[in-house]
This record gives sequence, C-alpha cells and structure tokens, in this order.
Amino acid sequence: MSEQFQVKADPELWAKLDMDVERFSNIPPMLTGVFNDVFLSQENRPQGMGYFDNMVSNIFTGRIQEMYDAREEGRPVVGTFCVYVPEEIIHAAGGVCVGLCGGSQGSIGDAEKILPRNICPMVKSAFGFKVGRICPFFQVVDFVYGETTCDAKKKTWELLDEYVPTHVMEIPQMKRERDKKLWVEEVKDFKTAIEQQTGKDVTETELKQAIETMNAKRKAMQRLNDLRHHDPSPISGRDMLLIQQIAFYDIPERFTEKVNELCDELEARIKTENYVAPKGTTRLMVSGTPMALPNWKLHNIIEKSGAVIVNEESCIGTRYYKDTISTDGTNMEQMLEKLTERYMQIDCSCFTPNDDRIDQVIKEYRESGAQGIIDYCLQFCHTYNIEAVKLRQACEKEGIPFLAIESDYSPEDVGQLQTRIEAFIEQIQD
Ligand code: BJ8
Repeated sequence: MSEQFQVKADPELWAKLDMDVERFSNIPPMLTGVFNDVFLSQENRPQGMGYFDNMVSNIFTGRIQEMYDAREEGRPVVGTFCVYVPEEIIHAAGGVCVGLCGGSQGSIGDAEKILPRNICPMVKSAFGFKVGRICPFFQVVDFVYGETTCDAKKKTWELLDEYVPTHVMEIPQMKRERDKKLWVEEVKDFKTAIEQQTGKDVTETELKQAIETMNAKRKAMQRLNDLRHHDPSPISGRDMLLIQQIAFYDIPERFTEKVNELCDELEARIKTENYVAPKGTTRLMVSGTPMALPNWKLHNIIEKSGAVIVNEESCIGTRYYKDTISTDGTNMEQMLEKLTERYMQIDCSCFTPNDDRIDQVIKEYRESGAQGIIDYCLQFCHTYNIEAVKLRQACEKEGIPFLAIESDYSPEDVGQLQTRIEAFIEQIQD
C-alpha cells in the first residue's frame, strides 16, 4: 500500500462531533507525510503490517465512525489515560475503551494557554486536544476516566472536567494489603459508573467473557513480543511500537486476530530466515515512559541510526500485556478481586517502593537479547526520571550498557539525541 497511503478525512463526521474542522483538516496530510517517512520508508516489512497501516489510514474516519455508531447504540464510549483503568469492565458492559494519551506537539500550544508549561508533554498534549477540539477520539467519548497516578494527571483532571465529564479512580501509591482493599473498592466504583451509563448491571457471564477476550489480546501481544526477540529480528521496533499504540484504539477481538495472523507470518519468516535487520545489527531495548500516538521520535532516531529495537518496557509496551487475569474467580466478588490483583502487578514508577520494575527491566533485557538499554523519560516526569537512577545502578551492576534520555515532542533536540544515540551504538559495537 506504500505509494497510495493516505490518512483519510471525513469533515462531515468531524462536524457532527463538534470539532474545529478547519484546523483539524491540516492534520491528515501532515500525518500522511510523517507516516510515509517513519514507516513506509522501511524495507521488507511483514505483509501483516498492511492491516495496521490501514488502521492509521482510518484513524480519523472509519474507526471514529465505529465508535460514533457504538455511542448511538447506547454503548458507553470511555476515554482513559492509563493502563490502570480496567478496560475489561467497559467491554463487559458492551462499551468501547479508547486511550486518549497525547503524543503530539500540535496540541501543546492549546494546553499551555491554560496549563503551566513545565509539566509532562503527554498530559499537555491530551488536554490541548480537548480544549482545541482537534481530536475526534476525545470528541466521541461519553466521558473520560482519569486516575491519581502522577501529580500532573490528577490535577489536570480537575480542569478537564470543565470540557468533558471526568471521573477519577484513586490508584494508591503503595501495594500493601490495605491498599489492595481500597483498590478493589475503586474497581467496584468504576463498575458502578459504567453501569449507570448503560442503565444495566454487568453480569458475571459478561465479565468472564470480557476477561477472556482481554486475556487473549494480551497473550497475542506476548506471542508477538516473543517472536520479535528472535535474533535477527523479523519485525522492526517502529512497527512493533505502532501495533502497541493501535492496541489502545482498535476493537480487541479484531486486533487479536490480526496480531495472531502477523505472528503466523513472523514464524514463517523466521523459518525462511527472512529478517528486517541483518545478523550483527545492534539490538536495543527501550524502557520508561509510554509513547502515545504519534510519538515515534525516539524509535525513528534509533532505527535510522542503524540499530533495531527489540523490546519496549513501557505502558505502550510490555507493561500493558505482560500479565493476564486469573480465571479462577467464579462469582462477581472473586472475579473483581482477581482482576484487581492483575492490575496491581503493573509496576508504574508512581508507586513506592517499585523495585519489581527494576527486576522486570533486567528480565526483559535478558529475554529480548538486547545489548543495551535506552531509558526514555518524558520531560518533567519526576517519578520515571528519579527511578532512572536506580535503573542505572542496576545496569551498572549487571554490566548492561545504559543511556538515559529525557525528551519532549518538539523536534528541537533531534540532532542532539541522534548524536548521543549514535555514540551509544558505537560504544556497544566496540
Ligand atoms: S501506569 S506510566 S500509563 S501513569 S509520563 S503522565 S507518569 S508525568 S503516563 Fe503512565 Fe499509568 Fe504509570 Fe503507565 Fe505522569 Fe510521567 Fe507524564 Fe505519565
């Protein structure tokens, strides 16, 4: 599809969603250009990427129409900003869950008219999308569900509520028994909020089915990630990042099917020794803060510098799919408890202590056959930034090459990052 690739436009649909149509009309051509440069310039991509390219092509049209139709049918369309919000409950209620984290520089100016400048670009980008009415996903949701993970987020939700109904789930900062009790209560409140929207209770059968659906999705992602660990890699880091980003806005069942189809293709590629990077290409792992669509900056720099990325320890990465929910629960109470236990295993730096994450990063490094770790921290994200100190110490102890990077969405530091990354690759090759 490379030559004809185009991010499609649907001004009529956007007008129905009360978007700033004139301003937003510039976005599809811009995204088309960037996508061509970052993704379609790669050689020998797996054929199965066609589906995911198509998802990008329809990102502001076909997929939005599906969500719009769901809303018209009375199904709840819920926006989230964090992998701690249990999407199984939304699916159990027949709803649609969509990740709304912002990964674009284009909406930062809108946000900075209201928010302070020196906070995380992911929060600013998301907020700016809503206040500027320049994101169809934001416009199509019935309400959003924030959480109390980091300070930037939880205080922004107070302001966001003026633009879209914003609920907040309390996520504790520690993982003791008493925190678990609070967490289960919060999950129950979340379920009640979703039920109020639909006007009917979620049944045990519906929740069981949703848990199985999401478990299948997470297992497909695990399978894909295991396959990319093959040396040489059968798929690029850029394509993997794209799939992991699309996981937050596609229909789970359809997405799972397409990921498994891609896995079949990658297995065949490995058998026939058909790879995207030759043996001997420097293999890097990225850890740290999530990269929301269309934040492809670091992956683009790393892979255009001649390395291949073989793992993302991130919420748009393994943190999203490394754990599944135990299906041992037989009644609603038990199922919600098992669900909470799975969510408590996510090792976000907002928790203290969070040593499990350090162990997990080292484990993923070993499993992926990487030769170095680039820890990526979004500017002003204090928790990941400080946690990088411990991560560096652990890597030094293990003899793992480590590079910490702090960046935002602006193109200003691209040259400087490129120099540092090229030097890091050279250091590993030596
Ligand atoms: S579970 S990583 S998705 S909170 S990068 S907004 S923490 S200042 S994104 Fe996150 Fe949930 Fe944690 Fe994952 Fe704040 Fe840091 Fe910005 Fe962050």
